[in-house]
Amino acid sequence: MTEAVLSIGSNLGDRRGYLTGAVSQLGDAVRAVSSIYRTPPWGGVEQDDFYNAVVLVDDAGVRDPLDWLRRCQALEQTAGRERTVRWGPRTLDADVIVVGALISADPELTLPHPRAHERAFVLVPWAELDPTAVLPGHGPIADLLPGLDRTGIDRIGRL
Ligand code: A4P
Ligand code: MG
Repeated sequence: MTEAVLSIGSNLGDRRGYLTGAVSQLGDAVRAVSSIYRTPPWGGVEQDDFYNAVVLVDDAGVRDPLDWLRRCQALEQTAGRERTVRWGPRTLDADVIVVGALISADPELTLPHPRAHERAFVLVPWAELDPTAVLPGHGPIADLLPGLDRTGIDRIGRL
């Protein structure tokens, strides 16, 4: 429960700056950060490309998986995110992809993230950090990736 995988994405304003800010706000919990990838918007809303990255975190102070959701929400608040269009443009989207091997259908914190298995913008950076990772309930990410559309996903450098 202390270990988690977080996905961060930005497609408004200083995209790289918002990702860097999120990682520094996570502080000592950060174990590894993927490269930044430029990714086409997922979800059918016409908007700019995202910058996406995945962060592996671990914090012995986490007592409840919801703590990771609250931390993600705090990152979004720091970035000044306003909720308008679902799947629309945002300064920062921070999602909890997995917390350990937990599986949960709780709508407040669904684990794994309910759309992670179909999102190359999550699995490509995660595979860079941990090629043997497994998405609970879906299997190894190395087996999921070949079935996903990776068109337009470009590694553009480090944070
Ligand atoms: N929630 C439940 N489970 C989780 C979880 N595992 N992680 C709940 C985070 N939140 C979770 O999220 C809506 C509700 O989901 C929250 O109340 C939370 O308790 P939100 O952040 O308020 O709204 P949202 O982000 O606008 O909607 P949603 O459905 O979470 O969107 P996604 O799935 O986060 O997608 N395209 C590219 N290329 N890159 C991106 O990063 N991101 C999105 C956002 C769309 N398209 C993208 C990208
Ligand atoms: Mg979200």
